[in-house]
Amino acid sequence: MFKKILIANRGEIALRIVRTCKEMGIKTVAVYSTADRESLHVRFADEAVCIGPPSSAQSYLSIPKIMAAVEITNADAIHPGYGFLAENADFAEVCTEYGIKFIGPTPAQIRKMGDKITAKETMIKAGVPVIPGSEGLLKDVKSGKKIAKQIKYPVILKATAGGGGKGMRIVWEEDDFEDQWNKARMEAKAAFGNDGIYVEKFIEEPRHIEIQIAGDQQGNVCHLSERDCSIQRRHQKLVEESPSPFMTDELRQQMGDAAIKAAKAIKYEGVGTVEFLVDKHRDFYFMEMNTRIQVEHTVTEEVIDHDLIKEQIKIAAGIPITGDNYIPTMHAIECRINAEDVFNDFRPNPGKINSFHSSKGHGVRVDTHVYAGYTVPPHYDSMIAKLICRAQTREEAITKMERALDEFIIEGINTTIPFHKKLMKDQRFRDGDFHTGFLNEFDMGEPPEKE
Ligand code: MV4
Repeated sequence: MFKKILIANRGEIALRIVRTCKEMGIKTVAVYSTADRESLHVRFADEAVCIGPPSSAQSYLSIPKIMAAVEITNADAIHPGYGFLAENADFAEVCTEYGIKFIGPTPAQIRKMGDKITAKETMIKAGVPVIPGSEGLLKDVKSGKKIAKQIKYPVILKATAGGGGKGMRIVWEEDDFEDQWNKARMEAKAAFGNDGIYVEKFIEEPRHIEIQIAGDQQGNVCHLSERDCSIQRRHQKLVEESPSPFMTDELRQQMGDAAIKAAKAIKYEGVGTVEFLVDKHRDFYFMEMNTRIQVEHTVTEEVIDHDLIKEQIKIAAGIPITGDNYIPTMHAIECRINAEDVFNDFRPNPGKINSFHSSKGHGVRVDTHVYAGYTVPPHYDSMIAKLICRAQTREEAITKMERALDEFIIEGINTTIPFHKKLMKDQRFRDGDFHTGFLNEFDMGEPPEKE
């Protein structure tokens, strides 16, 4: 087992990793930018190294700074968390060259899923259902239009280097194809330095349901059930839950099998997530694979009662997984608490937290690196806490969440708490009747009167 793990991340996930390491008897090294000196991940790690100024490029994204911190602290493994360098194959490769274990998949596995066309071709070969569309890159407008006509409008243009919704364009009719094609190429070139585009049938009003999987170095793969992540706004997830209210035992069996096939096709090692779009007929299609731990892993931890960070570390150390699939026995919902003004287009709202009282009680979990007196820096993601409620049924989990949201007090900055309170009361949400477009029609209304 590893003796000392350097955590190449910040915030709640860095603290989350520190906690599991402590429980496993592994020493921890935190790295931090000058904007994060007062964060709890720095306080609770055994050692902490300042790696630069606030800008991510000069701190959490700087491979030389992180490797220097590894060198001076003698860590033998790196946990990348999510975001930053978590899906950077070059970083994973540098770790290997230094003789440091990267806690995650191999550089080759990361690359296979990072390029979306390569990922899709790999899935087709593995027999995993994919969205009908072009086989590989589009050569020109003419061949693109030909395929669009075959699969019928509406279609969607996607960048092979994209993911997470960046560089996508919907085309409703042939007359718009050329215009959208030009825009998609220009956007992709600017955003990723790669203007490779492919086309797919546009699935209307889909649900986003993802399957958590774990694979070990011995070639075993199991699935850990699903999460429904359809409640998102501009590709930012706000609420996740497990099980999905749309799931059936049969569908879970099929999607679980498909996710395992996907992971086995690339001999995946580590925990990962296979994302699917699910249409109203419960037909499902592979969308992307995330080769990292995700923000919402906590939802799965609650319903299957397992520590996924511990699983990651054990897999990286060469310990085999049990190989059993897990199905939820409880229901869990997660609300992301972001420092944002929900009455002002969810604008980021960093600043000083004057008072902070976390929800508590049976079935309530809060993962956060913040506290009263802490200042949320403006340089990073606005998520400051995750509130997870677990109960026997979905109805009870929602009721518990309403109670927990009422107890959560954060003063000094605006947060997404008012949004979540409103969502929990929404009849369509309560009925489980939603898809990825749900929040486009959701009206926050006016802010409550200040007393
Ligand atoms: C789609 C789609 C409909 N049809 N592909 C968005 C993120 C990226 N991973 C792919 N995405 C989508 N791809 C086809 N062929 C709709 C989306 C999509 C979406 C997917 C998941 C969660 C939220 C979404 C919001 C808008 C669009």
